[in-house]
Amino acid sequence: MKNFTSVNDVADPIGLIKEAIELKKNPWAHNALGKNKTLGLIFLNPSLRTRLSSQKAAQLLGMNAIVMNMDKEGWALEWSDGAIMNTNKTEHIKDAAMVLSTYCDVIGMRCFPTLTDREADYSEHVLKQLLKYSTVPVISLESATLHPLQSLADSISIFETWNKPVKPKVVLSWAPHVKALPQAVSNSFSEWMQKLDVDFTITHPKGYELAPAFTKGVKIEHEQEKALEGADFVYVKNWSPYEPYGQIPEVKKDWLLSEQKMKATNNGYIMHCLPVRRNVELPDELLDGKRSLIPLQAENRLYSATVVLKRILETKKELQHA
Ligand code: AN0
Ligand code: CP
Repeated sequence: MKNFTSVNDVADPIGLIKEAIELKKNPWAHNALGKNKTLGLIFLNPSLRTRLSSQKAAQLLGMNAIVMNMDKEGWALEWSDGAIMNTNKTEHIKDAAMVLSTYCDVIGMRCFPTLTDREADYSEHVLKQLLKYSTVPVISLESATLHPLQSLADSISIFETWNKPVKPKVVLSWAPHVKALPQAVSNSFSEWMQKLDVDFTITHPKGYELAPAFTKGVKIEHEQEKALEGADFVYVKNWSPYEPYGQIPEVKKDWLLSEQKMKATNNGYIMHCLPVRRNVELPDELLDGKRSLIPLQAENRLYSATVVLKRILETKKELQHA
């Protein structure tokens, strides 16, 4: 694996999930692989899980990690080629990426969408500029439209939990929120679910459609109660619509999940990527209940980051020896 920016960078998503589950049994097994190697992590937005799980993953592989909150501690970056930099942008990504590639063997970046410029966000302009100017592999720590490390952890969690000989029914259920959130977690989850042997449905209010590119061929059910019928896994997530982009149209119906609503499921598990606004997106009763897979998802962020880094380091090694 050269870079990790979406499921499409993975030749064998199921193989990767299984490898992560193996790794989990003996997390320090590969701690010589990253010897004398440096992982650079740059954040343009906040993070708890992604930041710490990536640092810990580096440790598990014997790698050193350096972290920078680029938005707060770095120079203001210019991302457009040919810009005349006479305003508030101090450093061009071309120069910053050259420096980072000199200091680091792998670079991870978190870059949320603007939620105002759909074209720029969906072209992944920021991530693509880093990919263009970095001379070392790049890992997405959540980009404008995708969060593949999260979806890999979610897939690992489903794989580990499900032990029946039939396909599980997985439902991605829109949740209320007080702000406009990115579509990245949902787009990415949809992409990964389409690679697994699951029966996948998305439920959301009318007007909260995701980008067609990520939901093509996926069942969409606008009645939440109907979608929940017989569900084995209910992934709860808020997102703002693709159209009108980044707005939050009023939703009259009650979309907050409850114990009562969960009765329609097949004793379903509850999933959420965190951070969660308690009693806005999900009630305490479900977050703290027995069917919550949320702690497992957070734990599996460690193995999703480790397995991805491991594959990238192995590919680098193969290329060096070729
Ligand atoms: C972000 C999002 O929804 O993309 C990060 C989730 C991992 N969430 C918030 O901004 C609250
Ligand atoms: N789930 C997730 O990516 O969390 P952070 O934003 O805290 O990294």
